[in-house]
Amino acid sequence: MSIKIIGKDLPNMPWEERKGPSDGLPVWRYSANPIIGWNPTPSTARIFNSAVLPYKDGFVGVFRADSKHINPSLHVGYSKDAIHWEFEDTPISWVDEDGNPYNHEIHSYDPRLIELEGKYYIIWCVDFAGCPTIGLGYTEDFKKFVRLENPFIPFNRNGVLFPRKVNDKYLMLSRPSDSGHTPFGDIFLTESPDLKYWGKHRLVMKSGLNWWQETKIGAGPAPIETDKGWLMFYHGVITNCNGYVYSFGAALLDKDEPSKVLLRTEDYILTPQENYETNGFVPNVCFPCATLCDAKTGRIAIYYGAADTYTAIAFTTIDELYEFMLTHNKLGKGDSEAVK
Ligand code: BMA
Repeated sequence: MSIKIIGKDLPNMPWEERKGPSDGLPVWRYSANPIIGWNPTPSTARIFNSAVLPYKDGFVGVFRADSKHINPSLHVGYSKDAIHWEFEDTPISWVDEDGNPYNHEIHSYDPRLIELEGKYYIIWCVDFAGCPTIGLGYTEDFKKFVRLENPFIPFNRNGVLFPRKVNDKYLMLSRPSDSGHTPFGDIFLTESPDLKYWGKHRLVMKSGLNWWQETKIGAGPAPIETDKGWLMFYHGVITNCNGYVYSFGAALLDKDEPSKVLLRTEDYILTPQENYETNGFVPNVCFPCATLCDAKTGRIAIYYGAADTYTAIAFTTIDELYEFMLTHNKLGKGDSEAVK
């Protein structure tokens, strides 16, 4: 029953053991949550749904910041301990592949940050002809940011790149959407030989398995490679009388054919419960966009946006999570097949 993270050791990642009795779920919250509160920089009101990575002798992040006129944009931040962050007040400026300025978009949100073949790729939701789709770009130094072609036409959100090629192809998870608050959504996988041309689409998982993930689901952080397959955290949404509630769960995807689901948590592993999750700009949202992991100990820190207002951390270990996934596994129709 043992499972191993395939990746680097990260002994300086944030970590805290579970305090108090278990609530029956494999994930526990950092006791000093939230780590980022209101008005984090002069021009921004809220930082949430953001992505972090180890960088040099500390950490770097690409953060979704909503300005004081409520416009979402991407900002760089640095930290020594991945808990206390310093942010740039000015949003990222992009150039195209020829070096010309490329800042067409009005809205930029929900970034994922992935180290792939020595570059740092950013995948986020962006305007394309005024409609939401997935944006893709990279940086090598967090100073110059290069925009690549948009992988998909609208409408799409929650694009997540795998951290390495699988069968010599780049892989991207995404969730086709509408132009607004999208009352539906399933997770798909698409491949590319060159990060420019995307195709060979496969369904990964559908919403509707049970109520916490009834309305829509979307991939969260970059999948984590293990010797048993790819660990994917994902958000699931229920619509109740007061609106949407965003929880998150976990799935294990086949190592060589990641559109096949091996395990999927029947229960959520984290749901809005604490004050900073249930109260804020959009109450009842827990939205994971990044993890930090230590391969040696199996520790995982999950970075999630809380109530579209705060950034928070939850912890688990690969062993505890895997055991929960084995004992609380429920697959949906078609999950374990390659559905075209
Ligand atoms: C989604 C995205 C997320 C947000 C969520 C809840 O559509 O816009 O950025 O956290 O709604 O408001």
